[in-house]
Amino acid sequence: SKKPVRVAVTGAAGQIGYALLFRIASGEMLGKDQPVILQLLEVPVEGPQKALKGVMMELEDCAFPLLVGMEAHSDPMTAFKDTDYALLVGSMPRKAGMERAELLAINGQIFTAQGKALNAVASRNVKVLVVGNPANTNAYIAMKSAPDLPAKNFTAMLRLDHNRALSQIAAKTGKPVSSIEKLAVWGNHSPTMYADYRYATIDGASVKDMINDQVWNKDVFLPTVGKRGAAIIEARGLSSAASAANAAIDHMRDWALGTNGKWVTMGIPSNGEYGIPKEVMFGYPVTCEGGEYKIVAGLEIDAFSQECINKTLAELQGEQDGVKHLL
Ligand code: NAX
Repeated sequence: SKKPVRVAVTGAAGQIGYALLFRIASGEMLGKDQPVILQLLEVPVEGPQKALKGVMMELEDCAFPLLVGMEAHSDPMTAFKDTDYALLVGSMPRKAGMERAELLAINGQIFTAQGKALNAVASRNVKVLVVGNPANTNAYIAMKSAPDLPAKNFTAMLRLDHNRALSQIAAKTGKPVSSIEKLAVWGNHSPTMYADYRYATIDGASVKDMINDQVWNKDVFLPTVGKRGAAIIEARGLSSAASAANAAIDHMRDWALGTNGKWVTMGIPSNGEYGIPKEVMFGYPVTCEGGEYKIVAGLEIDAFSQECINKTLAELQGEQDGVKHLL
């Protein structure tokens, strides 16, 4: 049987953590033959630490055959020791009335500390996924704080946007989600993301031709996907959790086990592809194989797409400029 791998999860007592940990432990992320050790991090505060113990009791009570170890931590330097996978879920999302500088300063602190800890103690091949918002910028901070690890090992979650776009296209075309191929989402995990179905196909036929409605694309589809998070909060009174956890599972599974040529979206540090400046943590269409992602190359960017990409890039560069002084 396989050697166990270490999976660190931060914000482990939160909503997303509760929807995520049981699926990792059951083998949905890394395969039904891959034993895992969970290294769970929460803030060093009594309430969350106590809640984390409760979640761990429930994990024990599932008697998952693949869960061969479990630890609770309050310090990233111990939580990330030798970790092969790190899902950084805990963060400080923007609250009503919070100044932008305040938000960036708090997350700057969290993600510089976590990046440094990964740099110091994680496996040299650690695969890092940042879920906590602002996800792209937090991933950028962590990457910049971990100079001894390959930059390509730091990623941000755009997969929820990708999955939301898939389901909107399925509803519009009346075709099953599973039949849609070659969707791309570009940019920041924010309402400015650009979900791009120009290359998408269903059973080989062009989705763009099937829909054939640029007004729907611009005025319905993009705003619906972009504002979906807000719509969930409005309906549920809480932010997306199970769907976010599901997207995190999809992202890590595909990165680790491959996509068989299928396109998926990951936020990854640019190497200049598609004119995005180097190191910007940008959503790109990728395929994965052998534990590595590769950007889908050679896509033509038309005027409307370029305008959308410029907008989401400008937002991201604004965020990243706002944290430069911390790095
Ligand atoms: P919760 O508030 O339920 O849980 C967050 C947990 O993180 C809390 O238990 C808190 O104690 C812990 N935490 C905070 N700072 C920490 C630190 N420095 N180290 C370890 N733990 C820490 O939030 P939840 O609903 O689980 O959402 C978590 C994050 O995901 C938020 O930032 C949220 O904005 C973000 N999201 C990102 C999405 C994406 O697509 N990238 C979508 C869903 C979600 O909104």
